[in-house]
Amino acid sequence: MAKQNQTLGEFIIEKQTEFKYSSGELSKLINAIRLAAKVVNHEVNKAGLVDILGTAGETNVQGEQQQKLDVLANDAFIRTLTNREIVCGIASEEEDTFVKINSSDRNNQNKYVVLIDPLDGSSNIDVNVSVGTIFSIYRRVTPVGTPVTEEDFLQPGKNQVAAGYVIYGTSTMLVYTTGHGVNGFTLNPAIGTFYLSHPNMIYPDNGRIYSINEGNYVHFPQGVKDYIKYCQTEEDDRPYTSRYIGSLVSDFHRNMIKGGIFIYPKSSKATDGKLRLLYECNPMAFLAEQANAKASNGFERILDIQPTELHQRVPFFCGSKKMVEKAEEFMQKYR
Ligand code: AHM
Ligand code: MG
Repeated sequence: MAKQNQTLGEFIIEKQTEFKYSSGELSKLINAIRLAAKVVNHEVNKAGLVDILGTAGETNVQGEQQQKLDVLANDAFIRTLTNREIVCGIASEEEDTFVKINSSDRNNQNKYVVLIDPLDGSSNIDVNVSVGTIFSIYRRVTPVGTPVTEEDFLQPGKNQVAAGYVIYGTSTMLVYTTGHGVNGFTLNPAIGTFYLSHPNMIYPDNGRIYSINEGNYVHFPQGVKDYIKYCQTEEDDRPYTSRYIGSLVSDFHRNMIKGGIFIYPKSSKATDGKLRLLYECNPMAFLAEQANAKASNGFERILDIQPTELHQRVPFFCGSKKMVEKAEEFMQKYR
């Protein structure tokens, strides 16, 4: 039973011992993410009010360098995590390669690497639609005290120790898991505190919402086309409702609460789909499984995929168990 008015800070301390490597390092790391999320939230809320929507590299009237919000969010997360010296490396969707964090005591003793998509769905900013930050945390596989290598980041999603997202929506929420269920916290902007508002989030087993960019229909594999037709057929509890924001975090969040499936398939134009395995699909898949849902590439579990490159893309089917299983059935027919 959730405690009344429990803050995220209190929750992190309470749960610290639940975690199998409870040195406190992971808690500090999630605290740093909480802080960076508040910084980004502040900036996102100013979008449209101040001269912040310009292209990165431009100079504003004050002669200051303008930054796009996704660049700003990237800097906020990297800076916060770097300054606090709590990770040994960061990989970001916004960076070509991973960042090694040097520690002031020369040998970085930190065990964790973080992968982030600092502002996912950022094309939605200009039209005042919700965007999000996605994060994923692993223990490094190379020895502590040595510089991180790509190997530390190219781990299958099942190795994640924590993952989550921040949704900058009608209210700002931080939703995360450390492998013991999924909990959601809503920001009270007046005092800058996240409160536990959605304890133990669970995807409904089945749902009536399908989320896919149907504009690409002609380019989809036949299995996906057939599944879309299934969703639209009048039978039993169908036709389903179509909802697609084009902002993964928002589409996922809605589907987790209401029940639904999100699909970003491969297409004849994008042979591996669009979404990134490490920054988008793995963290969402970990959250989905922790919330009793399912995530696959149409055939195999997302969390089992061995990544081969940092910016690897993968088809993504994620949501209510029964819906994902039904979509997979259609995919199997054309395997
Ligand atoms: P981004 O990382 O460049 O923001 O792209 C990811 C976003 C997801 O949030 C969303 O699900 C998808 O792109 C939408 O793509 P499309 O416009 O092709 O439907
Ligand atoms: Mg993204």
